[in-house]
Amino acid sequence: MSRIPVADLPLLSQASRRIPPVFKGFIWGLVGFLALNAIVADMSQETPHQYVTQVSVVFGWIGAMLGWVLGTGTWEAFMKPAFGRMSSWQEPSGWRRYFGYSTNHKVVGIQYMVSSAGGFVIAGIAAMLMRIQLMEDHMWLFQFPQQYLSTVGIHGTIMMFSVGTVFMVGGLGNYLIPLMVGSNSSAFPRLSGMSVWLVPFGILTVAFSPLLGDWTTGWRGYEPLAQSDADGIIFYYLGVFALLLSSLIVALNLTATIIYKRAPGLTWNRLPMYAWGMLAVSLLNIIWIPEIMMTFVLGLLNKIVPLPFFTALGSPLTYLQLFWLFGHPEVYIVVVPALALWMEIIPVMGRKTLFARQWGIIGLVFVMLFSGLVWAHHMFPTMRNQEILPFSFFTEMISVPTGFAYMVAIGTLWKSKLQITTPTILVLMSMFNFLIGGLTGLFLADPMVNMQVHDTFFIVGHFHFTIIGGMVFSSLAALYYYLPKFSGRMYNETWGKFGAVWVFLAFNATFAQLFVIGLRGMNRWVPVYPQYLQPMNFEISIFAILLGLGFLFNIVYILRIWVKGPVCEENPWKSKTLEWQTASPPAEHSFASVPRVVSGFYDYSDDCKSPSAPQGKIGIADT
Ligand code: HEM
Ligand SMILES: [Cu+2]
Repeated sequence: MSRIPVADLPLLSQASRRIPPVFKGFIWGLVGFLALNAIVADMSQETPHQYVTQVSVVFGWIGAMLGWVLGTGTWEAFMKPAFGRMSSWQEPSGWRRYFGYSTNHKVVGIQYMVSSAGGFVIAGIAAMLMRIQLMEDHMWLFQFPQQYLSTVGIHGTIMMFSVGTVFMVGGLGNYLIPLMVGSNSSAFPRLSGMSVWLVPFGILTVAFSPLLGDWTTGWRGYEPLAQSDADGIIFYYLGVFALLLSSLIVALNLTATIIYKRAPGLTWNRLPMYAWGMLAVSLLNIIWIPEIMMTFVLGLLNKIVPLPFFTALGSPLTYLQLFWLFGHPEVYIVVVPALALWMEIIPVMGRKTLFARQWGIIGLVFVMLFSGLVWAHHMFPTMRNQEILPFSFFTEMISVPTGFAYMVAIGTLWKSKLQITTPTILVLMSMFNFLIGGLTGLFLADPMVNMQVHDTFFIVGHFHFTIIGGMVFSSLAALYYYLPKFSGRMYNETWGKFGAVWVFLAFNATFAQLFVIGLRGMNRWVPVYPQYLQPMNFEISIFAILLGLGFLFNIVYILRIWVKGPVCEENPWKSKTLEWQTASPPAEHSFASVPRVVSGFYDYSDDCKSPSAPQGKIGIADT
């Protein structure tokens, strides 16, 4: 028998440390699931004995979540020291640090962005499957209608809760906000090091939900309908719960960071627009996420106990009210970051002072305040006439503060020296698409029109214009704009514009037609439809596939530049905001000394003046 020479031991432990912590998380998660599921299944009285019951799978899932989150590094780096024990934790270096727990807000931001992009790809594949099914008027790709409906649900759920809610807030927010406020870390770095791992976990839970059976309620999990679904709905509730928990932690972290971690001189008056946007969104999240999480817990208990909250104890409308009470603000959770980003990019690209900045902030804040007042416009068909009126009114009113943000963008563009770069055209495209989404939304606020087009593809057209048109196009703009910051490398304008124009044309060709086909009578949530709609559906699907390929092109191109694009200068856009006053990519501690802010960031009338003076030593930069 050979023994390991003592001298080699440190190397051995180094080698084991080199295994990315995600593998450990995966094993611990698997063990967690098997252990808790087995214990609970064993306690059940059912004969014949079942290895997976509704209750056991819920506990198994909780075990899996704990195992995964602890295994990815939370145990070593966070829990052990919290229990007063020695931690052997060392953050891995190089690419490995992205595959485990990290307290660095830039690593966490990138982890959020990559997880979210993974969700985008998975949910995008689901979209392609739906569009392929809809190329024909009869069942041909899917065997049963429930499979189509599960796909709709998986697509919508992952898109809303892991892309719409996460990319620009958890991803860009975590990366940018500490930099924007001149701090070297976020307020709760250890918490966000953990919360990011809930995202891939939640996405996979939803994506694998059909393992427990198809569910048919879409991204909204409607009760009491969900009770007649197969058990897949359990994974819907659980997966969304994990995703929402992650977003809630992000919201707490960003709010605290913006309030408490601002550099000296960074008054509310000088706070960058994206930070204002993140503050508004985080407050929305803090108000509404707990509400919807509890609603999902009620739905879950209804399924596994059962506790009939939405039938015997309440009315079937109870769930609708509770869901849309969150569901409408969710739309603004998705859109407010996009509005804020326009106001961030346009002054830089136009070399012009932000127009009517205070009105932009008022717009963001009032959109936030109004968004909780309009939920019932999603359920007009369930209401009496006199109940409808106030909701119709408030829905139309919300376009006023949204309009403020819009006017700030337009006013800044007006007579500016606009540089036509890829981020610029993506922002302009986002503004154009969002305008169409907004205008069709005004139609829907009108009860008469609403009754006509309710649950048709008109609605599908409207919300995709708002969400893809507004939020996804802005996210792409942000990716191109901040690519030099993230990677120190610059994309090629020709290829960037090619990617932007590709998705813009394919997007409009696909989704503008949905308004028409909706008016002609194409219902949503149906894999089978009248024959006269088939040619148009076929054509829409072709454009949808082109759009999917366009997104793929942009993702692959951005990744390629990130890894091996040409190195560029540190502040290629000559922006004045603080995140650009650091190295690109920023060093481990972004600011060597705390910056002192001496003026606002958006005055480009004099191109040379810098708003921040690196202050000698007014204290060691906090970590
Ligand atoms: C290539 C891009 C996309 C295509 C082709 C696409 C296509 C579709 C289709 C065919 C439906 C089902 C309509 C029905 O039968 O009711 C749908 C629903 C939906 N989509 Fe998309 N989609 C895309 C991107 C997105 C994105 C980026 C988001 C959000 C971030 C999104 C959010 C939703 C939501 C929330 C639903 C509703 C699901 C439900 O009713 O439960 N989609 N989409
Ligand atoms: Cu709404």
